[in-house]
Amino acid sequence: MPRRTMIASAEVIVTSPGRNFVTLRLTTADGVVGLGDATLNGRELAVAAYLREHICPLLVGRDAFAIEDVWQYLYRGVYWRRGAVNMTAISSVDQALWDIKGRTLDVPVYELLGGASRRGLRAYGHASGSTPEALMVAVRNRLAEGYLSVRIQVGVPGLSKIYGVHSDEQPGTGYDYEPAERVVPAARSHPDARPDEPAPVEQIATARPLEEEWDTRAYLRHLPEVLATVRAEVGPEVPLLHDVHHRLTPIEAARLGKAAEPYDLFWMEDCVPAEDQAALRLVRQHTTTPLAIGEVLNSVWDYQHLISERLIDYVRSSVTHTGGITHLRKILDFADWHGIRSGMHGPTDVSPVGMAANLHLGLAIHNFGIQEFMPHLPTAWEVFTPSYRWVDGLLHPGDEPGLGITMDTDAAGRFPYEPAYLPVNRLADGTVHDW
Ligand code: KDG
Ligand code: MG
Repeated sequence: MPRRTMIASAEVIVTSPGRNFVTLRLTTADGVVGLGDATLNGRELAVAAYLREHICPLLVGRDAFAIEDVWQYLYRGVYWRRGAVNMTAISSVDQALWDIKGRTLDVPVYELLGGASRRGLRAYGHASGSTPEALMVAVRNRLAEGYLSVRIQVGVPGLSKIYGVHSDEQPGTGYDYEPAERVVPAARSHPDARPDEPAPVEQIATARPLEEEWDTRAYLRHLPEVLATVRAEVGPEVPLLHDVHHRLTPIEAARLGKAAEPYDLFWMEDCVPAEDQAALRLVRQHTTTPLAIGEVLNSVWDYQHLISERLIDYVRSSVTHTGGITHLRKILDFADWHGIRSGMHGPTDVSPVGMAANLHLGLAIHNFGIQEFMPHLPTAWEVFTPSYRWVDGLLHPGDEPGLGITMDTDAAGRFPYEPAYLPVNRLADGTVHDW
C-alpha cells in the first residue's frame, strides 16, 4: 500500500525581517509542515493574494505525496499559463510538497532527487564599487571571506547611481545590500534630499521606485578597462562574473562580450533583455564569452530556443520563480542534453527557503554550474533556521530531512510587510530603459 498523507492546511506568511518574504506553509493531516518560498521582489502581495485566494483553497484535502499531479493540476488547471506570479505561487506549493515528502520519509530532498552528485556547490559572492578602486576593496573582502568566485559590478563615470552597485566597502568589512529599496519618498529625488532620509509617514502609502540613470556608451567604454584591472590583480584562476542586467541591444552585447574575452569572464549575465530569445543568436555569432540568462524567465518554454540552439551556457532560473523543483529540474535536464549548466539565481530576495531548495536541486543534478549567494541580513535568522552551510568553500544544503529549514511564525509576526520596489532606469533624456 503506497504511503499517503493529505494536506490539512495551507497558510501564507508575509514577513519583513530586513526585507519582504512570502512563505507558503502547508501542514499535513499527520502534522508534518512543509515550507515554500513565494517571494517575488517588489510584487510580493500579488503572489500572496494569488495563493490565499486561488490556490490554498484547492490544496486542502489533496494528496501531499502526489507532487507531479499537484503541479500539473495547478499549471494546466489554471488555463492562464506561465507568468511570474503564477509560476512563483506554483513553485511555493511544489517546494512545500518536496519538503513534506522528505520530512515524512526522513531524508533530505536531494536524496529524493537522486542523491548527491558532488561534495558541495561552488558559489559566487558579490563585489561592487562606485570606482575601480572601491570595487577592488570589495573583491579583496570577498576573497578574504572565502568566496572562490566573485561577481563584479562597478559604477559608470558620469552616472550617480546604478543598479547592482551598493555603497562602497571598507577593507575587512562585509556588506549589506538589498536590491529592492524599502520606501522611496518623492522627497528623495529632490536635489537637497539625503539618500538616507527617512520617508515621511504620509508618503509611505505613495512609495515609488527609485529612479536611476543609464548611459550605454559610457558603460561600454568603462567596463573592459575595469575587467582588465580586476583580472590583473586577482590573477588567472579566480572566476569573475558580470551582470549586464538586460541593458544592451544585441550588437552592443556582442561588442562587450568580445571586449571581455581577454579577461576570461566566467559569464556575462542578461546581456540583452531576457525575453528576446532570438537576440542571443547575434551575440553568440560574435563572442566566446559564456552567456547566462534567465532569472526573469519562468518556464521551459522561455528556454526553448535558448537551449535547443545552444544560445546560452548557464540557466539563471531559481527554484522560486520557475515553478519549483519539479519544473526547474525539467529545464535543467533539457539543458544537460545540450551541454548547458545551472547558475541558479540567489540574491537576498530568494528567501532562505528558496535558497535551500536551490541547494538541494543543485547538489543532485549532474549539470550543476555555479550558485549565486548573497547573505541575508542577520534579522532573517530570527525567522528562518536553515541547515545549509559552507564546507571547505562549497555550499551544502545539510542532511536534515526535507529542505532542512524551519520557520518561527511568531517571530515572523514581529516583522510586518513594508512596501519596497526595485528601481526604474532612465536615459539622460528621460526615456525609460531596461535595467
Ligand atoms: O529581484 C531582482 C534581483 O534579485 C536581481 O535583480 C538581482 O540581477 C540580480 C542578480 O543577478 O542577483
Ligand atoms: Mg542578475
